[in-house]
Amino acid sequence: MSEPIVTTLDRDAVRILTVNRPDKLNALNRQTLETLDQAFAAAATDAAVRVVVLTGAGAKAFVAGADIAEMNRLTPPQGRDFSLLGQRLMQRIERLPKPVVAMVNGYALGGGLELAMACHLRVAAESARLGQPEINLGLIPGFGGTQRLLRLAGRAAALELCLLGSPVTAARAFELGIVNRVVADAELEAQTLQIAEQLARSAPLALRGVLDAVLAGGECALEQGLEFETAQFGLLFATEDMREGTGAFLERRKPRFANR
Ligand code: DAK
Repeated sequence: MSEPIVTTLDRDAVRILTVNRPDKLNALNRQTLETLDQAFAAAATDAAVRVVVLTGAGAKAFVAGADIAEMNRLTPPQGRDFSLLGQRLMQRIERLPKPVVAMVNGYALGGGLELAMACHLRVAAESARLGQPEINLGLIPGFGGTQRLLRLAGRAAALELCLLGSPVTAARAFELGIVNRVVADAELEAQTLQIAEQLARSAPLALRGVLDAVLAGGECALEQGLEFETAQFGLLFATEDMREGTGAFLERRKPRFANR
């Protein structure tokens, strides 16, 4: 039997999804996009999964972009479908009701960086290289790169990466605000899992509230964003987890959140 194109590994409440085309530097062809979309849909509805970690197989790449060989052969209707599929996947990840952490273990280029930027947090290995090289192919980013990079790191970073097309080091990506942490290559998995496990111990409904409020806030005026925050805040008073979190503080013990 052939290897799955996306592998799934559960470590307690942390689900690790790995794009598994290392011989093609985990480039995103249609099958990979579809399989990832299904994997994220499944993670969204599986109550046992509290956090998702996304990474690429092998030592070299997170994801080196959309599959150029496949793209080269697409007809316009197929190109449109490819685009829709990619956009749908990125939105599904961004709107997942639980945190998604990208573990960037090597090249994150083009669609690969766009995929990492759709995740909620990014931890990069020191040796990782990140970029939007589409300009070198006579293209522009097509899975939301211009828009997410702009929102994540501002206009200077978006223009630097998209206009020049040259990959940047993980350290530079950190300086630009594109990645949250840069860690030694040998530490990448342990440090990423440590963050994921911390998230897995947190109150899921409150995590979801943060994701919803921050994402919605990026798209609206401050006043509306504050209204949204207030509504989310109020809703959490209906949860057992809020009673548990505040109760545990008062009783000087660690909380145990039940996702209720
Ligand atoms: N696609 C397909 N195959 C790729 C690939 C890619 N993006 N990147 C690497 N590979 C394949 C190589 O062809 C090679 O395959 P074989 O020849 O062994 O069969 C294998 O992976 C190993 O790669 P290299 O031999 O090139 O490895 P090196 O260490 O020499 O170089 C590299 C590593 C990452 C510098 C180099 O592979 C590279 O420059 N790769 C391309 C990076 C790139 O340009 N990425 C951006 C792709 S464009 C759209 C929406 C979004 C997009 C497109 C359309 N729509 C709205 C329709 C997104 C576009 C992109 O992501």
